[in-house]
Amino acid sequence: MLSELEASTLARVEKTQTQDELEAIRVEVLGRKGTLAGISREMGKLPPTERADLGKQLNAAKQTLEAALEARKAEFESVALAKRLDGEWVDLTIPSPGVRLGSLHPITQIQMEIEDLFRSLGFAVLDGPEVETEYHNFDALNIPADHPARDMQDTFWLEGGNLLRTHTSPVQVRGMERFEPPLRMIAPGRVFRNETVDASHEHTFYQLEGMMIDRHVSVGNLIYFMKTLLTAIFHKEVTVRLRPGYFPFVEPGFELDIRCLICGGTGCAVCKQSGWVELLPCGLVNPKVLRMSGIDPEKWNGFAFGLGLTRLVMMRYGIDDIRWLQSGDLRFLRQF
Ligand code: FA5
Repeated sequence: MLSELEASTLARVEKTQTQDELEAIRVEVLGRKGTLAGISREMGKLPPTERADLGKQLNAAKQTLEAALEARKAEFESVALAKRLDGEWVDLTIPSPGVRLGSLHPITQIQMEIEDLFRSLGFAVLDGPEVETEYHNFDALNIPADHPARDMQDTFWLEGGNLLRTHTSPVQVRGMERFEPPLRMIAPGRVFRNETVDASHEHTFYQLEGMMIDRHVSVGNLIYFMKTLLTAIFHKEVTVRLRPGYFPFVEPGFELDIRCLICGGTGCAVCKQSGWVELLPCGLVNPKVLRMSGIDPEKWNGFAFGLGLTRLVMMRYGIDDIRWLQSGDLRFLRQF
């Protein structure tokens, strides 16, 4: 009778489809109130010799059935695991969507182009501090404390008499102090003015200073370099005008304006309806400035210019408001 129970239970185990069915069989046959437990209870009524015999058979049957249930359970678990892993499968061979690369800011791009151009013309690229001394920003450029030209550049003063440089011209002075003539240098960098911000004025903007000191430098040399610069940047003829300009550190001094490329010269917010954009003040270096920096003006002379780099970038790309450039707006920056 026990062997029949064992055989039929094994057959039922074999046929189970779910873990629940399996569990039901376990409870029915092997549970505390199950069939085997019932037989075990009945055993007490048997004579001792038969009891021992049946006891052994009972244990053997119990072990066989437990092993069969365990094996079937393991089968169910491995099927369930395979199913779960199938659902969680990740295709590692799908190409990634790619890393979104940044790009250089348009001001940096044009700055680098101009640096390459001037390096090819024998100019060194110098750097200077953004926090300047009053002497380098003004006095050494022939703008003493009581000079009205100081009013042209409203300044952020710092403690201790230093200031945020209002232009890149102090790097001219630092270049002359450091190097012997003949010298050719440019100095790109960030400058600061206490300005009311509008479509063409920022309080923080970029300039690119240039200076050449040699023997017999003329206005003709100056104009040649300015034209070379503009042709290289715009890759086309641009209309310029040269008019007298006053800067205490050059004599004669000029303003080189460019026909506004935003409106084509008809007038807009960038050119303040004038059709022209101030871009490139320049001139021959004032002998007083040379002397203050230890260069003998009887032997040497030169030209200097102070390109409005931020405005140049606006003209090159047709940017109609200077505030875009420092907005940090990625929709704007991704175009470059
Ligand atoms: C100067 O800063 C002189 N240091 C330039 C110079 C150098 C003259 C060497 C002679 C010899 P200015 O203040 O005009 O000059 O500024 C130069 C250029 O910077 C301007 O033509 C303009 O293009 C740009 N600029 C001036 N102010 C601003 C501003 N607030 N925002 C953006 N660009 C400006």
